Amino acid sequence: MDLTTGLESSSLLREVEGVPLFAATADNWSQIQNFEAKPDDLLICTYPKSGTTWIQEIVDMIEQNGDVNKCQRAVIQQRHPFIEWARPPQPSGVKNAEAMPSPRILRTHLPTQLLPLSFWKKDCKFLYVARNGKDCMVSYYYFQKMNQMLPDPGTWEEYFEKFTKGKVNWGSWYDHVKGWWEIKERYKVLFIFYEDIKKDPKNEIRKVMQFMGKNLDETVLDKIVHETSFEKMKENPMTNRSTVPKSILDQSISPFMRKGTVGDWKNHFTVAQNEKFDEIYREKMGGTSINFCMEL
Ligand code: PPS
Repeated sequence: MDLTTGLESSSLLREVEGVPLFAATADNWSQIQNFEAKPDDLLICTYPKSGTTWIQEIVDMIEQNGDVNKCQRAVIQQRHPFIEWARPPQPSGVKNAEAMPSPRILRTHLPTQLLPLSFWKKDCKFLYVARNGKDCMVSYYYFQKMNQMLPDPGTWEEYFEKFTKGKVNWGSWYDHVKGWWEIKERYKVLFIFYEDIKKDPKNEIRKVMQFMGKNLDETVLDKIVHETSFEKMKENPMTNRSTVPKSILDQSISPFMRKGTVGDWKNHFTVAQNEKFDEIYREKMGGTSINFCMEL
């Protein structure tokens, strides 16, 4: 453990303004900060494990007017450039975005304070998906176990400490959701919740469609609901990460499409951890009107 940052003594992550990021992203920071957004960009924004892949598939299905074959053109990770992605010699997320014709749909896990300034200046559209922090933590724990590019999460008890202190890739969940929640009235932000998509997918998909300026028939919306269900996406090689080598994502440890439920935290949190999480939540999120659904 590095005593100055509290991060694992590994070269995988490095802090940028106090937020742990992949070291290669930190190395590429000036290119990322100078990214040139365009006024018609739509940026999908999430804290990790909050339903990024799910909303990407929903957005792409809307963009392709419900044409499943068009959504099979590439794996989901490649359809929407990930702006802070850097893993040389692969082209960076910035380069991939620059190569994409407009109107572009891009994605990020960055908190508001680290977002390239041109996104604000160009008044782009932001689609933010938030997931309750307890389920997010459980999902991230299993992801760090199976993702060989991330530090080992340690025991569940150790991971609880790291997550609540924000010592995980992309930093504090609390700061992330709070930051995006607080700017939502000043910019073009559609802020939606993982739990609401789970509860009433058609309603949330319709909101996303309207935000994207599209108008699709009810039958197309029904098709999108069906195609983006957990069961369908778990079987779909273009969304389930089965094409990623085992040396990077070892799905024998935990599948990428793991459970896809609301409330799995109850199978992991002790009573004491639940109380501690709620106490930290009150401290960090006090004064915020945001309201999370913890079970369905
Ligand atoms: S990542 O690595 O940050 O891009 O991960 P992300 O895609 O944000 O989150 C992965 C979790 O989302 C669940 N997921 C879904 N849930 C419900 N329905 C659908 N269609 C769906 N697709 C992905 C996925 O299973 C991960 O959650 P957990 O709780 O681990 O199952």
